[in-house]
Amino acid sequence: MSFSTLVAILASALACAAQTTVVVNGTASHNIPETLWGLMFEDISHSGDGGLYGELLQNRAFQEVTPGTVAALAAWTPVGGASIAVIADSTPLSSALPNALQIIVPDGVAGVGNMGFWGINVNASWTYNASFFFRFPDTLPSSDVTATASLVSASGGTVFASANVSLSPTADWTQVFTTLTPSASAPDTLNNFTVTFKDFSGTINTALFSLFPPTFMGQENGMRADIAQALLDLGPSFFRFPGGNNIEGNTIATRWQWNNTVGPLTSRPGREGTWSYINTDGLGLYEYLVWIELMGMQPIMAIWSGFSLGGQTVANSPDALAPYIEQARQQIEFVVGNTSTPGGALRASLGHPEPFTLNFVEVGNEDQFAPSTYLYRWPAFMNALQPLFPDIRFLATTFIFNPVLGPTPQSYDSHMYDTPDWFAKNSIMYDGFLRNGTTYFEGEYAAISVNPSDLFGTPANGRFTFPTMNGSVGEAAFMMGLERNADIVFAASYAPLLGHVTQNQWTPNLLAFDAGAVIKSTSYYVQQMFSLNRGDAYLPSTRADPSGTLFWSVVQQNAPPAFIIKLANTGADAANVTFQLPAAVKGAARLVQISGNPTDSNTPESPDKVVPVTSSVDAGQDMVVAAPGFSVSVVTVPIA
Ligand code: LXE
Repeated sequence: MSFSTLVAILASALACAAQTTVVVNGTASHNIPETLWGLMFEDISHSGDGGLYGELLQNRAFQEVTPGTVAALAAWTPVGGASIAVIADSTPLSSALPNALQIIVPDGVAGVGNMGFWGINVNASWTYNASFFFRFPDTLPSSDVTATASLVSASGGTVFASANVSLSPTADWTQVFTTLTPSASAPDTLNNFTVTFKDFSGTINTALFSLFPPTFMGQENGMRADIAQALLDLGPSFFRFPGGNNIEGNTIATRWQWNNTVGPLTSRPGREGTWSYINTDGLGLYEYLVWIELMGMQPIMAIWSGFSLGGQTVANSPDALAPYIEQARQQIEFVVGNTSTPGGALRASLGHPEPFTLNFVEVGNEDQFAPSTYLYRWPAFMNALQPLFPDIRFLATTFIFNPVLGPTPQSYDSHMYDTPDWFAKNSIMYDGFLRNGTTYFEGEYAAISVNPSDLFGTPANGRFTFPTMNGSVGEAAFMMGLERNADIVFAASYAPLLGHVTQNQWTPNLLAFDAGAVIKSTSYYVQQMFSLNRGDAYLPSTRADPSGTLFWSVVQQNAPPAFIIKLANTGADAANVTFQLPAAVKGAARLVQISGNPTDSNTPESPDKVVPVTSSVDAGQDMVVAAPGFSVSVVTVPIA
C-alpha cells in the first residue's frame, strides 16, 4: 500500500466517523404551535378539477366555453355516428349554465363520450353515480327514449358497466340519475364514459353531466379518496385556500368569487382560472370547508384583495373598493356568521348551521407584486373587516415589513422558492426576527432547482419535474429553522401541493397524480416525517453551522413522553451526530429515515424509489444518530 493510499483510506475513515456533538437543553424555549404543519392548495396543474375534486368528467357543463368551437367540445367525442356541438341553448338550463351539448342522433345506437381527466379509473369495487340533464328541443319523441350510460375502454371494445335510464318526451330540462357498478376493474385508465341512445333518431340537448366515484368519507360532491387519504396521511393542521395566484384572476372580472362557488351546481358558472384552464367551481367554498372539517384541519382562507395577477388593480377610492370589501365580508360571514345573518343562513341551508372554525384570513396573495397599491388596499380591507371579525387574525401577503403597512399586520404570509442550498443556508432566517407579537406563515416554499438562474423559469427550463432528494433534504434543513422559530412561525406549507403528471403549469409538486395513481414525492415524506413527529415543546440545542451540512431540531413530546430528534444531512458524506439528551431515556428508540442519491425522485415509472424506512435502535441519553449522505432522520427516544 502506498503512503498516499493509506492517507486516502484514513481520510475517508475519518470522514465516515465525522463526529458532531449536540447538547440539548432540558428547558423548553417555546411550545410547538398546533397549526405548524399543513397544506397550501389552489387549483393549479389540475389539482382541483381532475385532482382533489372527485368529479370524473372533464368539461362536464361546457362552462365558459365559446359555443360552436372545437375547443368547446374538449374531452367529448361523438359515438356511433352522432354529430355533436356545444350550443348556446335558446332555453338555457340556468343563467349560470347557458351552454348545452346538442347531439343529433341517427338511427342505431349513437351518442357521446367523455375521456375524463386524461383517463377514467374503472374500479369494480366502486359504485359510480352518473347524471345528466336533457331536453328534446324539436319534435318530441312519441314515447320514452332509452339512454344507456356506460364505462367503456377507449377502444370501445370492453364495456365495464352500463345502465339504462328512460328519458320522457319533454322539451323542459330534466335531470336523470343512474348508478354504474363495473363487473371488472379496467387494466388501465384509458376509459370513457358514454351516453348512447337507441331506437331514437333526432335531436337531444344535454347539459351538466356528472360521474362520481365514492368520495373521501362519503362527502357529497366531495373529494377523490386516494388523494384525500394521501393528504390525511400527512397529519396536516391547516388548509390554505383558494390560492395562490388562482384567487387573483388574470383580470378583476375573473377573480375567484365565493358566491359563484356555492349552492346547486346549476348556479355555478365556473370561471377562467389563473392557470390557463377553466375552473368548474364544483369544488366550492362549502365543499372546501366541509372537507377541511372532515380532515381535522382548520382553514387559512384567502379573500381577494383588489389586485389581479394580470396587473389590474382596484383604484384608491372608497367607492371603487367598497364592493370588493363587501364581497369579502360576505365570504367570511358565510363561514362564521350565525344563522340570523344572510351568509350564516345560506350556510345552514346547505347543511351546516354551526359556524365553521376560521381563525386566519389572508388578504390577497403575493401582494409584493403590487406593493404601492397594497399600501391603500390593506388598510381599506383591514379597517373595514377587523372590527367586524375581531377574533380573526388577518395576514398580510407582502414581503415581510416591505412595504411598511398600516395598520401594522399581526401576521405575514411569505413565500420561498429557491435552491436546496439556499434553504439550508437560510434555515437561520427567522432567528434574528424581533419577538414583538408579529407571527409568520411560511405559506409556500419548495426547493425547485439546483441552479439559481432557473428559479423563475418554466418547468422545461431546468426546474425539477418532481421533488429530488437533495431538494427535500434542503427543505428539511429549513424546516429545522422553522421549528426553532415556531414561537413566531405559526404555520408552514410546501407548495404547490398537487400536480397532474402531464398537465403542469408548475413543477415540482408535493404529490403527482393521474387518473389512477398518486405518487408521493421525497418532499412528501419529509413533510410527513415533520408533521407526524412535531412534538409539543422545543428544546434549544447547540447551534448548527448554517453553512455546514448537518441541521437538527429536538422537541419534547408529552404523550407518550419522548424526545424527538430530527436530523438532516445535506452533504454527500455520512456523519454521526451525538445528541446529549437532558433526561434519562429507556428502551428502544424508533428511527424513521429517508435517504437517497441527490437527484433521486419518485416518478410515475418508479413511485417508490425513495421511501422512509422505520427501524428500532437502542435508546441512549447520549443518542448517536447515524446520518447517511442526503438523508433526513427522525428519532423518537422514550423518556424514562
Ligand atoms: C406563488 C403563487 O401564490 C402560487 O400560485 C404559485 C405556485 O405555487 C407561486 N408562483
